[in-house]
Parts: sequence; C-alpha cells; structure tokens
Amino acid sequence: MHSWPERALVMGVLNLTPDSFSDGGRFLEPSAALARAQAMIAEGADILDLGAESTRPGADPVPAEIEIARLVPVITAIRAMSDIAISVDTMKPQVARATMAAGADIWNDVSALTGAPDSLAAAAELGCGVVLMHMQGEPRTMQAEPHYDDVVREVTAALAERAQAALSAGVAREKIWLDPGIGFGKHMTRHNLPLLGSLEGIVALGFPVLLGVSRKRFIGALDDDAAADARLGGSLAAALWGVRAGIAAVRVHDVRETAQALKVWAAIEAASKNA
Ligand code: HH2
Repeated sequence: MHSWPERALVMGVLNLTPDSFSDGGRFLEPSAALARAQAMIAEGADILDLGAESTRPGADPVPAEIEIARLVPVITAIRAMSDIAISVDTMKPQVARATMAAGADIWNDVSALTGAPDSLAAAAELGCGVVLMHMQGEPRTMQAEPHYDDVVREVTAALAERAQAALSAGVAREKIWLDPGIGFGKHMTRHNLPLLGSLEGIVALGFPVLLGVSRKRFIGALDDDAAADARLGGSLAAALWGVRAGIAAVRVHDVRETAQALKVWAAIEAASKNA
C-alpha cells in the first residue's frame, strides 16, 4: 500500500442493464462485466457498485429474478479474483439477500429502504452496509414535477429520518451511509445546486456521505447540453466540491480520472495543513 494522505473513496459504477443512461447495454454479458470490474480495480476503485435495474428517469422496473440472474454470476466471478468491496444498487430485499449471499458487502438503496415492507428488517438481518439515498417519488415519474419548499432542509431532514428508521430496525450505526440523491426527484439546477452547496449539513448528521454526480444531467444543463460522455470535467468539479464538504465517497463512471483527482486533492490538502 501507498503512504498517501487519507482520501475519499472511489465507487466505480457497473451497470448490468440494457438501458442505463451512460453505459446501458455495454456490460450485460458477464465476461464483459468482469473485464470492466477488473479494469476499474486496476484504475483505483475502492468499491464496485453493481446495478441491474436502471434508475434513469422514466426507466421501467425489472423483476427481482432478472436482477438476481444478472448480478449473482458477476459478483461470484469478481469475488473469485478480488476482495474489493462490492455494493449492489437495488430497491428489492430479495435481490439484497441473494447478492449478499453471493459475496456482496453493501446494499445501495436509492429508496432508502422504503422499497418493500421488509426492507428495513432485511438490512438489519443481513448486517451489510447500507446506503440510504434520498429520492422524491419513484424513478419512473420522479422528474415529472419535483417540488420542495426548502430542498436543503427537506432532504437533510428526510435522510435523518431514514437513518433513525434504520437504527430503530436494528441496523448498526457504523453500517449506515447517506446520499443526497442528486438527480432523483430534483430539478436539474434549482434543486441539485443548492443541495450540492449545502452538503456540510448532511455530513453533520454524523454518517459517511456518498455522492453521485458522475455524468449527471445537471452538468449538461450547465454546459450547452453536453452529452453524458462529455461531462467528465463537470463530474470532477462536483466530486471535488463534495470532498471539500467532507463526503466519504464518490460514485463514478470515470474511475481513473477521479482517483487521480482525489489523490492530488488529498496531497495538496495535507500540504496545506503542514504549511
Ligand atoms: N445514481 C444513479 C444510480 N444509483 N445510487 C446512489 N447511492 N447515488 C446516486 O447518485 C446514484 C445511485 C444513477 O446513475 P447510473 O447508475 O449511471 O444510471 P442508471 O440509473 O441509469 O443505472
């Protein structure tokens, strides 16, 4: 291992879906998914986030059996070659159960354990890490007309409420991560930007914070409708902004570039403390 200063963790995205907004269809074949996982590990990923149901606005739901059939072979194959932390992006407790049994470590739930009546109990029983992400509405319709009176106050309060619900259900405090859910039932600029501007309040809730800004549409909205694969600069800017606010990890498509940005940031930050 290196002796560089502590830095935020990099979570690399691996979508086993035909329709995700930036990499849909590329990694449906398990061998292609495994090769991508290997590449992301080599590029500096600390965690791999595997999803088999797109949460893109307007996406259709996927049955649990299909999610499990897409995820388990890839998780088993990654586990055979690496002990990297694996998270699974799912709203279904059946999928969490099957994938944790196959060797995954973290349940990344964009519904913050509200997707099924037994989600909270399943998370407590599994003893896995849980990412509780904020979303207004559900993926299919969330971007239709998001509304908040005070987006920062409401998202922060909702995350505090979900963390408390998880604790009350028996999820251990150290297993809980929070995520403001950039782009999930939020207006591209009116809601996402104030939230990004106030991440410290979410960090102050006392749980590690994960931030997903990679290639998201608000970046295109700020830069002449740049396409998803032309949003790296904006993705890095938003990730580093988050790091400055104290987030623990970033969920990204461009692992190598993000890992490099975080290393440089951490080294300069350490030097600034010694200066
Ligand atoms: N964003 C996406 C999916 N899952 N999970 C967390 N915790 N935070 C996020 O911001 C987040 C997430 C959307 O990105 P992507 O997976 O690339 O697209 P799709 O939803 O189409 O799979």
